[in-house]
Amino acid sequence: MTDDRPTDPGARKPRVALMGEFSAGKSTLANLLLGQNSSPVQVTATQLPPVWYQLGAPGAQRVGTDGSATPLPAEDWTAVSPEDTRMILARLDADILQACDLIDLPGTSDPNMAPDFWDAFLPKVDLAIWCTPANQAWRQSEAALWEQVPPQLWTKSLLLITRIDKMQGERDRARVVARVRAEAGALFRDVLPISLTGALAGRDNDEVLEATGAAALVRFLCHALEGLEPPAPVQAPRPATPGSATIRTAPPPSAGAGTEPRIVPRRITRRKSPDARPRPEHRQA
Ligand SMILES: Nc1nc2c(ncn2[C@@H]2O[C@H](COP(=O)(O)OP(=O)(O)OP(=O)(O)O)[C@@H](O)[C@H]2O)c(=O)[nH]1
Ligand SMILES: [Mg+2]
Repeated sequence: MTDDRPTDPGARKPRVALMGEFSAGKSTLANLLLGQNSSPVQVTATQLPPVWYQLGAPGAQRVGTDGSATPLPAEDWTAVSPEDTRMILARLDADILQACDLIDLPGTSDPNMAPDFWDAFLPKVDLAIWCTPANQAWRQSEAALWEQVPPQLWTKSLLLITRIDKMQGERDRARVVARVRAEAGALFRDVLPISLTGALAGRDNDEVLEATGAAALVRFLCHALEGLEPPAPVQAPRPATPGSATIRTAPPPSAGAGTEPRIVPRRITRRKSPDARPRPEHRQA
């Protein structure tokens, strides 16, 4: 990926990259944050180029390695060849995209990615959320790659321990979080556990969002995005009250609601825009 998205620097929003090894939960996290099932999720490794999400009328483009852009029908995503595709540029009406762009990346060891991809891409990122699955959290290969990212990312980024629901009991959960904090805590702004599938299943329920770790994730994003200094003015997300997980980037729905953008989560919205693209093939574990 050698170009900047979007091309108009005045419209630039903070860029949040969802990173990690194969099947770590990056696309599940993207769908949770977007409030809609957009990124393909499957048990085995997904053969997809990076998907760059921006706020806009729903639609997608395939951007080739030669820079060409072609419209991409929703059902074609899984057929896109990563070898000659720089990225899928997906525009969606999702609340979080008012505050930042989200980039759902392939696994960090994906052989389809050009050798210089990460060197070219990482300097364009403002904040990363690195997903590491609880049952094999923070492997040497992950540490080796993260140590090579631009150090300014270390103090802004989040290490997210996914699949925490796969740990048997509170003691095992606490143990894995403590170990990862000890090993990697200094290289991240924070380390948080989450059950992504649990949060998706109960995303209309505040207690579930709190129990699964999704509420803590949203609180992290609120504070982290607020602290970023974007290159162009954007409406920074701001918690409604101290400690609240609400991301507020526009007026809340009130009088005349329905036309105003509704702003998210505490509750990570399940709202779909009427013409949002249909779900690509999804297979949940
Ligand atoms: N139980 C459980 N399963 C999860 C969690 N997060 C993701 N999964 C499952 O893990 C599998 C892989 O998830 P994806 O979101 O596709 O992972 P990914 O990192 O995008 O994978 P690639 O794009 O192929 O590198 C899917 O079957 C998800 O349902 C979690 O927190 N708990
Ligand atoms: Mg994925």
